[in-house]
Amino acid sequence: MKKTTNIRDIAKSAQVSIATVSRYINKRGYVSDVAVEKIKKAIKQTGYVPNELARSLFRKNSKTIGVLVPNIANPLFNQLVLHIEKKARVLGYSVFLSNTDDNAEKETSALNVLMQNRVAGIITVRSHCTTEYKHIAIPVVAGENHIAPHIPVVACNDELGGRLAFKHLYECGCKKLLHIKGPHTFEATEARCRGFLLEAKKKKIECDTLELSRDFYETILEDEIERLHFTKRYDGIFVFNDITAAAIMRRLISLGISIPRQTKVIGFDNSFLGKLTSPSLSTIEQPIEELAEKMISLLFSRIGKKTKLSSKHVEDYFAKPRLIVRESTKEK
Ligand code: XLF
Repeated sequence: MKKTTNIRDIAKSAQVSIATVSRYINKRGYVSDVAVEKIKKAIKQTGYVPNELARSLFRKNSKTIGVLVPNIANPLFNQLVLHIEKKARVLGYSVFLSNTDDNAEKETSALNVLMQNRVAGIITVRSHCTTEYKHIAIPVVAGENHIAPHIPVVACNDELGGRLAFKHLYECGCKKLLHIKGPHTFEATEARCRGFLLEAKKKKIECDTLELSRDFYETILEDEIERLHFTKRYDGIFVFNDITAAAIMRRLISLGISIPRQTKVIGFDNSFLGKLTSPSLSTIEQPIEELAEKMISLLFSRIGKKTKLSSKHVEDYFAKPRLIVRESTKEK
């Protein structure tokens, strides 16, 4: 097996000291222009790749941030991660991604791996850990769920989103409404539900709710949705996210219910998926890029500073949702 090149080989080939090579690679301390040229040439000739783990041990943290999301199979989360990664890269950082499956145990073990790899900070979306972040020594930003008083939350204004969803169905003339809500452990979908029901109450419109046990998963149609009894014909359905709304629409169509003529359907997210369904899906947009931007800016404003572990509540950030009207609520 070919021996991998190390900084000793570079120093030898460039005829400079190991300390000079180390200062050059870690961007710490003075290195003369002549030495820089020699080192660059030696790196090129040997194909040397710096050992990022060794460098992060030296720096006490790596040029990596950890990102924990429930499941990148959900387009909202994969779009969010793409934006986060793009923005982190501009700042010279890469992303160490883990899926938690909305499971506190999986999240805890992923968190341990991130800490062992000395990530500089963590973005954790829809966390279900209740104590693990309380004493964490590196900066953390949370998406959607609150996890500790000193950790800021970035989310969409979900309650407002729920209200917008109701108003739209109401303006479309819907009178018998159903809200298919997310699990009660998701703060975001609880808020969506609250907003929706609040507006329905104001207008004295009857509204049923059905709670799903999990976010979207591959077999959700067979395992959960096909067992839902649409006992009465609802003329308007608000589903807690787009991907589940797509599955609900499929179920309604298979029952011979015409969308939007008999039942109007609105989702939440405005992930790319809504443009691909037939009919295309009306939805409430979460400004995904803005959320990613805010998560990154809050995280990097804390990286490199001493993390204060106070019990004081830090301010959360709520982005404004927006109604997107497509075929699923339009009269043809
Ligand atoms: O947690 C909520 C529920 O699903 C999240 O923002 C999402 O809307 C993503 O699809």
